[in-house]
Amino acid sequence: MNDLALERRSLTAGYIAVEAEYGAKNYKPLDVVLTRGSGVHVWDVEGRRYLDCLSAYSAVNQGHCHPKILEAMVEQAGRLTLTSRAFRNDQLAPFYEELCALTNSHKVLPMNSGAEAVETALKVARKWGYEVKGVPDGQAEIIVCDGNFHGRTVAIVGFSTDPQSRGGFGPFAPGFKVVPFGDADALEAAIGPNTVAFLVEPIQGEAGVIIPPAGYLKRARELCTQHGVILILDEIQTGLGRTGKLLAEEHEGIEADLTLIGKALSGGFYPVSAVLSNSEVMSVLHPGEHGSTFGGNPLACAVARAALKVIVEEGLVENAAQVGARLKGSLEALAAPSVKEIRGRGLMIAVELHPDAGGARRVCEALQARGLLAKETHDHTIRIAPPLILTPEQADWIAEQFAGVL
Ligand code: IF1
Repeated sequence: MNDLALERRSLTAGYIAVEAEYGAKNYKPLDVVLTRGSGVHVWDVEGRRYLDCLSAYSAVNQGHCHPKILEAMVEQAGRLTLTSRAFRNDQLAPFYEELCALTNSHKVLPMNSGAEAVETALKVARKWGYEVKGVPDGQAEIIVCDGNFHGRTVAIVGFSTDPQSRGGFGPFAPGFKVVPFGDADALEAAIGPNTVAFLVEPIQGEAGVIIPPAGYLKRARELCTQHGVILILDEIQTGLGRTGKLLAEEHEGIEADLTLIGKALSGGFYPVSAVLSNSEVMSVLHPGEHGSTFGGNPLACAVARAALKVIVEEGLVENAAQVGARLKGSLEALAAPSVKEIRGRGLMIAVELHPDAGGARRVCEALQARGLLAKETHDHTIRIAPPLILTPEQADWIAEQFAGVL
């Protein structure tokens, strides 16, 4: 190693040491310190380039530092950033209009993080249950799925089934019932007179890209309609092109009552989330009953408008479908003996290793050495979720790196 390489290596170690000294230890990241990003690539402080196969958990679907989103952000930041909702701003109306037109929705409620969008939907569903469905006060029940991931607030982790997410954080909010994911009969059996909503991810991300059986969401939609239950689809990760459709619900030709989006709604520039409604459910909220200082702020709206425009203008949904299918095909063709299963839709792909294959973390570290950043989920699964601007050549390159490592 020459002097320059040594100096850079100690730079990385320095950042890691300072983080360890001052930071809460709620993460265990790969030992790579990133300083720049452009398109599908990121660069570390030592000058090495990587192809990003995580996309900040699907927040940078449009690619890193997309120039059009950057331009909108800088322009808006120099004009007006925050008014609060006590006053109106001239970015909110066009944001609503464009988002509703694109997603075929009637109403929008803008928030910031994904977890806030989930919390908002839970509040709306409960209020709808009391005011419209006639559920006795305090009795509203919401059904969720085993293996769910919807965020980190106390209410949300309270109905998580992952001991790591939930353990030690109680007492929790009551009123949630857990059913197995992908089992429509179990859902039907769980629905009672006080059930107000069914909250579900179209594809479970954190659980390891778990795709439910064909027809599951369609059947869930029918059951919800039949029993007067609000279907809430958490598309925070699956939405905005990731699975090869704008919203994953389109794979089964259904429409949720409440759809949650976040992450890529801003292309990774800024936390922006939203609850979309295609029914009158949202009308149960009145002034003063819900809100957020930053929700719907002009900077967020301007960034989100540009981020949505990029998805449409650059054909990212179609690209995710095509390049995703190619990548999944190449990974399957490897027929690596250490691989138990390859799952995925669009550019949301998971490679699950056999339990005796040495672990996903080790594979991620080997991929890192080859210039590919990916993240393990649980012990044996590697998720591949690059920006949706990925080219076929880059997809082939990813498959080659997996071939080399597996
Ligand atoms: C972390 C996973 C991804 C989500 C769905 C709501 C939220 C998320 C379907 C909350 C967030 C994140 C958060 C991130 C890890 C991550 C994740 F590994 F946990 F599953 F993306 F794959 N609904 N997902 O996936 O959104 O409040 O974070 O904006 O470190 O917790 P948020």
